[in-house]
Amino acid sequence: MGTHPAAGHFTTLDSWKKGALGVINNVLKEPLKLELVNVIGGGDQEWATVELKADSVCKNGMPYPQRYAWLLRFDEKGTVVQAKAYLDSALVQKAVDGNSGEGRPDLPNMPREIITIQAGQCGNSVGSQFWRQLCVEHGINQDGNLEEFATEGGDRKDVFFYQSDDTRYIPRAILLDLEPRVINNIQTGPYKNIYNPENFYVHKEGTGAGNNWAAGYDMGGQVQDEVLDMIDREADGSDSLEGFMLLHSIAGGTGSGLGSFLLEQLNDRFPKKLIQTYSVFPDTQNAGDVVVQPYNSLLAMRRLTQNADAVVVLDNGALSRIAADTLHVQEPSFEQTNQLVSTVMSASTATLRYPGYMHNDLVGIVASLIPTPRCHFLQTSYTPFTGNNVDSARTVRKTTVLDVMRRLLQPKNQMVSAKPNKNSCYISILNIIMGDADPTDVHKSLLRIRERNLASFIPWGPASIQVALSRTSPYTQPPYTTRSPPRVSGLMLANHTGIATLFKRIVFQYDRLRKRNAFVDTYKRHGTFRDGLGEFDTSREVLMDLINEYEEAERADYLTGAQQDDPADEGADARTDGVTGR
Ligand SMILES: Nc1nc2c(ncn2[C@@H]2O[C@H](COP(=O)(O)OP(=O)(O)OP(=O)(O)O)[C@@H](O)[C@H]2O)c(=O)[nH]1
Ligand SMILES: [Mg+2]
Repeated sequence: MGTHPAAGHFTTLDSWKKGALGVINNVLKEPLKLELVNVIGGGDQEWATVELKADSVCKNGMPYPQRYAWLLRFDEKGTVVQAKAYLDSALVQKAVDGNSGEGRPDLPNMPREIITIQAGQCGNSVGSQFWRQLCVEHGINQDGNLEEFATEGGDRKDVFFYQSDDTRYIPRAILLDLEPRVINNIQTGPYKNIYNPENFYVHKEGTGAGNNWAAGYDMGGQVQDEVLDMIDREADGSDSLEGFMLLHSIAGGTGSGLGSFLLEQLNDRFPKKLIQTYSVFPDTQNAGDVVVQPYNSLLAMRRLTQNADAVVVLDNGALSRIAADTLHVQEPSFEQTNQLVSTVMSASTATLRYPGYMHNDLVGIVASLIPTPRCHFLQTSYTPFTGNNVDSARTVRKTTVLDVMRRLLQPKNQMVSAKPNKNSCYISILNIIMGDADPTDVHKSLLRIRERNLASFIPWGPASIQVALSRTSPYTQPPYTTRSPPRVSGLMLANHTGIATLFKRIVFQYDRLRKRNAFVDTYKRHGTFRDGLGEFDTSREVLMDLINEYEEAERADYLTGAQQDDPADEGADARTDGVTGR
């Protein structure tokens, strides 16, 4: 009875053994032993109530003191023909969650570790905010020790942290920069002790890449021995590495250029591991802070297209707008926009860190959002942002599942400044809903959204919004904090063809600079451009192909239509063989 993991309606003894008993036995050290406590009724009555108990132990050591009431129905011969079992379902849920993977026969009982690489000013600033957030959510203090109150369990810290010999939790993070300022701030900041000191790399000369992709990319060649050693060491330290997350901006020199270099290297060295990035795009609508940002963005876009499996696109134009709306300030600081980014990162990894029955690994999330390998640029929305996410955000009125799901689809909540046109449509949507949401509300909201046609989908695939209900940290709500989180909150990860309009703007701005060969001399000083500007032209072609691919995806014959690809292009996209089996 009920909705817990071992619940179900079973018509044969065998199916019960598999579907109910099997789920429990999977998470216990020894098979369940039932003891009879009491029988009420029976005899010449058709029904009897039987009280049973079991005192078992889960694989992770958690006690499993289960108590049952079974209603049994007998036929004339005294054989049981029907049974209804009532039990402590919260305990079942906790046992299965806490022994994650083990309740599901198809999941290996292993953490699927993710190594985070943060490069340059933006990458490291966003990253340090992310680690702060994860520490708070998992009850890890500023020294890496578990807080005394952090005993609830059921979370998977080992996806993002490992434990040192003295049991402190250490982020699986590598922090890289070609100038010392931001990393110095991290090394003197409140969370300075959580990182592995061997995982910092700051270039000795410390001058940065001066907003020049070519300088950052070239420097990659010079520092690769040291940096790749760090990456290999981290990879060797994990049992079942799932992949890498690169955090960077694409408008400057280090995150963009060194980041590009690393994407190529990761792709070569770890062909079967997933490569995801959180890429901060510059504000392309107002004057950005870097004149040559179209050059750097275009060159990085080539690698994001060819060497990554999934790119979460965030742009500073949209981030500033949302921060301004949430906080009522004219010019939000990076610290404020980075809190938005870390909220998105935390929510999009929630199902990995608080596993349930679906979307327990990154490969699963990526596969559900990316049906064709090249269209792998994802946009996000999050609602509501409250004081729990961003200091000094205004309070939010009561939220419902429908409010949240509807707001996630509103353009003003999207963290990308794309300008969809009338043909633009969703390729896929995954909503991660957190808080007090039950499946009936979700179902009703989905119907409502469909009735009102709030989201238009590609004509060649399933037109459906996927929803994952995720558990969240107990430590970000009372009694551990004074602030209550909103009743329901949600993150949308979406693959939308409208993102091509952002890429078009990059090409347009690139063309404008390139027409006058503005600033190209600073690029010619570096290896990649010493023999000519061909790298620019190739990158532009790759980006134009990507834009075309998104436009083709809007057509019904996308999968079946005439192949327009030049056969010589085959293999240009190094990720098409696919970690996800694509
Ligand atoms: N959201 C956000 N954007 C940032 C942050 N820091 C820099 N940026 C943006 O990133 C771009 C510049 O890249 P940086 O990350 O500063 O450059 P870098 O990777 O350190 O490279 P160099 O300094 O040129 O060697 C610009 O578009 C900035 O607006 C940050 O903390 N948050
Ligand atoms: Mg920098």
